[in-house]
Amino acid sequence: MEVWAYNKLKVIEEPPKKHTVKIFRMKFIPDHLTVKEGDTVEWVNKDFYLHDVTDEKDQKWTSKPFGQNEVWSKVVTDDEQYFCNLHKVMKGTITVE
Ligand SMILES: [Cu+2]
Repeated sequence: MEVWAYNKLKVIEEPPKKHTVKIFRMKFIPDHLTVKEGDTVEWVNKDFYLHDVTDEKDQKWTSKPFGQNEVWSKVVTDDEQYFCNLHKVMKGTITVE
């Protein structure tokens, strides 16, 4: 009986996943992600220089600049378009399915 209840819970409540975006050679890799609501996205800076991750529309959130091998993460609940405020050609998007 307990085993059945456990299995049922497991099916219904899929745990949030973590997705990784690498920042390398002035690009977000991958530059598009599809996630489920509540998943975490982490950005890892593999460049020598500072980058940030900032909401592109009205800059309502930002990582602030972070350096080589540093990581910044965010729980995603909505579609997002983001860019690097230090290098505005660097762009990425996240779709919540
Ligand atoms: Cu940058």
